[in-house]
Amino acid sequence: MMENKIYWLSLLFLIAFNGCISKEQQNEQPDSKKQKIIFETDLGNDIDDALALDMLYKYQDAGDIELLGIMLNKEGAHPPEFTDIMNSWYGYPDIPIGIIHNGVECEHDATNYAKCVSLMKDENGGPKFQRYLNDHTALPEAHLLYRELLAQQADHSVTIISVGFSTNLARLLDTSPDEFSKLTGQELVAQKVKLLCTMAGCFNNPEWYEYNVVEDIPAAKKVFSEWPTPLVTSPFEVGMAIHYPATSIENDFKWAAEHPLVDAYRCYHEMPYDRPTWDLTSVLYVVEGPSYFNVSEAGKIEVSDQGATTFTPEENGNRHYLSVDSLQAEQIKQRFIQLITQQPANFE
Ligand SMILES: [Ca+2]
Repeated sequence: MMENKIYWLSLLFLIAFNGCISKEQQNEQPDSKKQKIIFETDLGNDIDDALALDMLYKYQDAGDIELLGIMLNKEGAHPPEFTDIMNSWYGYPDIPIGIIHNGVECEHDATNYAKCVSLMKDENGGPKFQRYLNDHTALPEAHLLYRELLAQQADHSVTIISVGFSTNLARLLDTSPDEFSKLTGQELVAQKVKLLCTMAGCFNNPEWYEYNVVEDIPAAKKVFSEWPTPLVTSPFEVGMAIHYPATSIENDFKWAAEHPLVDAYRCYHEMPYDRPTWDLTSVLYVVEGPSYFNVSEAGKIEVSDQGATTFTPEENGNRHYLSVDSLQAEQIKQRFIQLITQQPANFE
């Protein structure tokens, strides 16, 4: 009886004590509780990459994730410069950035908002946004930086969120042993990566060739067929069902006199416009779990020579794709707005 009493008193004490823990203390979760994430992006093409990156900083603020690196598969000086601006503005200037050489030619696919924001000036003619890095051309190539970052992590602990072309991931699989690991790229991924979550493909229209796949079909073929871990993809039709509203961009950021994401959104298209949330859906799935989505049964995903994607159920398959109904789409949209309009922890 006495033991029971001591037990309940201890429990009450624990509950009361936990109630006194500050938000900052709660955020200091042990590293093992944080999801280790690498973000693979064509930042500078569509604005959804920048919105998705904002979400990752917010999850890092909350102590939910550790963003190990940002890998760029859009080539050029401005994507890394804009990434550095974002890292600096959100208070994470040390997050490593990987770049690409001889990548996909996509400079004319869309307004390059990364370039637009990088070139913005303040009233004195200096750069509008603070940078941390001096020389973006000296950054490591992404497929090699993956090896360095993955080799430092516990086995089966890293999730890669890939929301652009598959070029860097295909190159990573083909890497040879080096000073970071004696494993091949394929072996290193199998040992260190838990999940690859992509924004790629289309499963409700076999005639639709989705952009991330089409821009580098050989790389997408390789990744969907050879990637050694489970792979979940958020296809074209999911992001198309959920639009980020222009009204939020116009009304919900009055707390910030200057905001690189808001400037980027305004650069990308003439306002006001709502934009599909393709890349954001992959981030949400990885960090907040599958409850927002319908997840397909297990199977395999094949990429055709033209860039179509087909899913075939297989009992022992480890590929899945996401879908949403209209109610789920509305819930996801509200979650995006809630998260993206939050002030970052670094904001003063
Ligand atoms: Ca993208």
